[in-house]
Amino acid sequence: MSSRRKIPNILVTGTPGTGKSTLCSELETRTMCLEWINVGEVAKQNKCFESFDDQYKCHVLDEEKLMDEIQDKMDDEIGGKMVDYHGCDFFPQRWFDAVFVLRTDTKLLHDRLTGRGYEGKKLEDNLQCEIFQILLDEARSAYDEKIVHELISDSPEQLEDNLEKISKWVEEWKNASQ
Ligand code: DAT
Repeated sequence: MSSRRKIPNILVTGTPGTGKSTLCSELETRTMCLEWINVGEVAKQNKCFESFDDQYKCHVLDEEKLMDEIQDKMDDEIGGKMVDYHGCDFFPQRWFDAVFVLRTDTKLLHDRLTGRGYEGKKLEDNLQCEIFQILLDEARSAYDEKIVHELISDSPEQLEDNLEKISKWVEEWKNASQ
């Protein structure tokens, strides 16, 4: 646990389509103490991109520039920052008090991603990423395993469950740090 922060910082990670934005947006509203730092939006607004990947039809994140943009917020003494990204090993460990890894059943993820227009290699690679639990393993090797939590995100009921679990955890952390 950080010795300075009053409110915990959390990282929400997982394969695209597992529900990171949905969870963060709802958590921001419910907890009233977590500010969502939407990495995709911050990167877009500040042009934190290195190049354009023609195969995946997306921008490649300039991780250093992105981290420069959010560093002051992440290191402040208040805390309460919630970051979501489909990657996690480039963020400094000190930024986070908990890492939540969202997981989704392959068939459901397939439907969510095709609904979003993913196809071909981009679709296949993202499904493989989930099948081989790449993000979970990445989180477990980049952070203390004790702060890494796997959350299943297949259904609206599980979303609700996850929101309750995280909200409760945040309150407990705040109480323990007083
Ligand atoms: P991500 O930000 O990880 O790319 P998202 O929040 O945009 O994912 O969610 C992708 C889609 O899945 C979107 O249509 C909302 C839906 N969704 C998210 N979490 C869900 C859940 N637990 N149950 C059912 N649908 C969910």
